[in-house]
Amino acid sequence: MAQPTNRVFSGVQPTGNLHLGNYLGAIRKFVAMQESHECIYCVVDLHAITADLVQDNLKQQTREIAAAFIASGIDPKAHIMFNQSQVREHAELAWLFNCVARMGWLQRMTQFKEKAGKNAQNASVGLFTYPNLMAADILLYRATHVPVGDDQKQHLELTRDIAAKFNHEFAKRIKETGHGGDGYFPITEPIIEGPATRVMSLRDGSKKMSKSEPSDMSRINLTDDADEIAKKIRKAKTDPDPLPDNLDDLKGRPEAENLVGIYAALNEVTPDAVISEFAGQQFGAFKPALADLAVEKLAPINAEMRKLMDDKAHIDSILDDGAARAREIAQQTMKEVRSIFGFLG
Ligand code: AQP
Repeated sequence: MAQPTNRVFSGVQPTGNLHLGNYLGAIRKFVAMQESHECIYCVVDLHAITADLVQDNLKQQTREIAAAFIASGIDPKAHIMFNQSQVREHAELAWLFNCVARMGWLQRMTQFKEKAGKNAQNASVGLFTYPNLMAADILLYRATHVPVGDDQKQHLELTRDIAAKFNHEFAKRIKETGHGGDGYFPITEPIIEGPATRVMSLRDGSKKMSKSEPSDMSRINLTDDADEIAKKIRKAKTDPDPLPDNLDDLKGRPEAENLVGIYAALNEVTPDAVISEFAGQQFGAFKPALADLAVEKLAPINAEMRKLMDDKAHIDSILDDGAARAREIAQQTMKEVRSIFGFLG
């Protein structure tokens, strides 16, 4: 199969509490890339069991991400949208990549260190090899571009290392089997840009906004209603100073910088423009403006998600249809990968 030149793959874990960071850092970019690329978007449910093995409501959480994708503007007919566990080839390629990736590469992954914390000996092997499964997700479709938040940068580098090592180790076989000239897997480009590549917690400007943070006040969930959004922004941690008249003076004020970044991203303007508009104003004036903007942008998504979530059968049929189309590509890739490895059969 010819190597695609403009194929996008990305995913979101169905671990509950889908938040503004996921939306601005990832989902909104997924929507924009549909114009110019062939896109494959995945609810990565196999990843969801790496940190907490037993998920209370995996089916519902999976539907919630799918609903958020559609409500945000992903077109599941023109592109492919599915949940990972329905396409078994993700797990198969991840195993092969367990044999391609080196221990030292994975031992450097900062996200494992953060998520495993002090008790790394008790973390699942799946949490440790998570980046290999992520590489498999992307390379199964030989995706050329991956829109992600800043926290996934290191995992994307590992994906590139795996592709390069595979291409190098099997260079002769790839040519012999007629599956590529300069390599079989692309060296995928991460798309990490814009003002909201790392949205920070509303309670602590040094921590990223996260699904797994116990305090719900730290994040704006896509399922929050207008009152909840306004309350969380009103109570967001800030400092006592007014907003400065230039971006340099925001340095060292992480909470203020974060709120300005969120405003800029939601309004699709630069942080500079936000500073010009609100220079000299106190948070007492800025926060209500931010709350109004957040409600204006998020309320339609929230309403559409609720409508979609009321019809589970419809969401399930969209995911099944996407999985069938994803499987066709995945099966072809695995046929070629098996022949490159030289497996019998
Ligand atoms: N705070 C964030 N700002 C910008 N982008 C973010 N992403 C996550 N948090 C932020 C991006 O959202 C996409 C999906 O993320 P994920 O489901 O793979 O989860 P994650 O990266 O581990 O982060 P979460 O959602 O906060 O979950 P936990 O609490 O488990 O760490 C990715 O593109 C990610 O970069």
